[in-house]
Amino acid sequence: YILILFSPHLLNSVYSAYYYKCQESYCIKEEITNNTTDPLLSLPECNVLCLDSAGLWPKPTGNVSISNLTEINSSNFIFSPFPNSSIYNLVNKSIEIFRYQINELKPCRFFLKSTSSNLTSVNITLNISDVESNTPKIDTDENYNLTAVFDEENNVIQVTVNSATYFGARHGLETLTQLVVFDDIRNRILLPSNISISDGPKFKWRGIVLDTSRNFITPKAIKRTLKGMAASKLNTFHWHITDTASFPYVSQSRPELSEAGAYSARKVYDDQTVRDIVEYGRVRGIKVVPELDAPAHVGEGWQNTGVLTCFNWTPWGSYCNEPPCGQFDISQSEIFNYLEDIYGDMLDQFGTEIFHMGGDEININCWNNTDTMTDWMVNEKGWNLTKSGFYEAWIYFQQEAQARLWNKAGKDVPIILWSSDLTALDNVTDVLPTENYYIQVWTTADDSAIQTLLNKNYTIILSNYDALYLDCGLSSWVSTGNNWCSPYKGWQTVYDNKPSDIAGNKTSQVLGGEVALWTEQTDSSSVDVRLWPRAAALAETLWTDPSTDYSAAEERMLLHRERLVDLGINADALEPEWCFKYQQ
Ligand code: CP6
Repeated sequence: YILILFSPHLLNSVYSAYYYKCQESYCIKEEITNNTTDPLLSLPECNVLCLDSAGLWPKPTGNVSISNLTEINSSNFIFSPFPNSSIYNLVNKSIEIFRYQINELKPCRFFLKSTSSNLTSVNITLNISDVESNTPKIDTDENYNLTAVFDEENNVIQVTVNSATYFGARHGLETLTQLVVFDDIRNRILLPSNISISDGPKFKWRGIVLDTSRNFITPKAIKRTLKGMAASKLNTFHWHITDTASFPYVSQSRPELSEAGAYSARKVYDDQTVRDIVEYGRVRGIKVVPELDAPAHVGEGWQNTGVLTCFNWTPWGSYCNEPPCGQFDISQSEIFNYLEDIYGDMLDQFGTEIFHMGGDEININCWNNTDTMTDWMVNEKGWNLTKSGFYEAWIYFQQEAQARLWNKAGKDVPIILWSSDLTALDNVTDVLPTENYYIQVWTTADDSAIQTLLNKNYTIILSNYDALYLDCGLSSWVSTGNNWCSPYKGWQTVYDNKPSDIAGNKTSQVLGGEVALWTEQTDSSSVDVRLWPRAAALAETLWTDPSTDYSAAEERMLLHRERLVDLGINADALEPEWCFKYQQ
């Protein structure tokens, strides 16, 4: 007997509880009824994993064949020596993480049969063809093959991971970790001695955007987030590091910004912390992409620079989408010197090949009520004070900012922008050339903006808020009476928003997607529960691009949530523990 499951969301309609009855090498799914005997009373022998795709999350895209559970000696995982190269340290770090997960954690518990009586050891060989690729990039080859064969003579399971890059191999080890079975009843560990898995992602950009401005998120909580991402094969941590509410990013060249704008001297990300987080991600196959949002979503930190307008203006609803308001006064050319310095700091620390410039939620009324700005527009630029004049100003800002970024980088670094009125302009491809700009869409899946951008040949990243905004807690009303988030989205909603359904025959222009966690109502103590396990649902829709709906993934999701908890992540509960009691 392996697993008892039921579906909490079905409680309103049809209550169903069932379990897998495993008999030797096959499984029968049976409903629990009055006469179901307690599995604890009679443990049948079993040597297979009953769940779909052996319970792996995300589900592999290639062939999965697994059999012959074998009792292993967990202190006898032997890795073949890895040749010295630019990924030598990364490989050793991954092996260390693998050993930790096997020896210190017990991700799931089953009662299963072993096929051998004397403990089998496990030899693991990593074959990585490109030993130079040591930084996760958009085009990094993440494919891997995982095989295991049983060497009877020496009583060894020989595991081999073949991949082009370290990052593929790392995914292979993650998969291997998920195949290790912990049998707490008989106090033993098993591994299928016959494995053949080929696997690789369908979408390249699989991420989480985390806002660390509305509330400070501790580096420890960020690392927990990265840990959950690695376990779910997500590869992009988009760090919305500043906003109007606070400026926790310590710019090495402009430290006065965080001095004025951080919530406290301790609630900052200094140089060491940023580098530490970037490295923590790199080891786990995650690129850390910084966002410096502008020209809106600026405020705290910029008070004394002379480039800020509308800061704290009231009534806030006239000047921004959420208090405190703040926006750059584009007539102040000093902005661009600040930006160039900060871009330089970030390029150096994050070492990323792509940069997020934000660009969302510009409020034209704010600019229209800023005298220095309107004077400059009319008298220096000859732009009228209509919508189109303000769009000219906005375009001017974007082009100046872009020039400063590229100047600092010494090359045309690709830029990501949130979808906005700017990205909806008729002549948008003249302003934001498709070869340099990626658009992250946050409006709903059925918004025509998506099709328009695709028709204009943009590569897009999907963060449609109707499915992928996870900021909504169960009680979301604040004293102003504003409901900051639309209703709580279950993991099923995330799962059933596949990019291929949204983009149809233009799916190849979807680079991937991100779930978003805006932190107006989240801080370090609740970041886990908001993100997990729902972010893992996106991990599977982007990795696997499944042809089935969430219900086919449900059993594996229930198990994956347990894995996340065992990693120390406070993932939300999906069902009563009763459903797992027969495993304990
Ligand atoms: N902050 C920033 C936000 C949001 C965005 N950008 C946001 C907008 C609408 C909803 C939730 C969040 N809080 N900087 C939009 C990209 Cl419903």
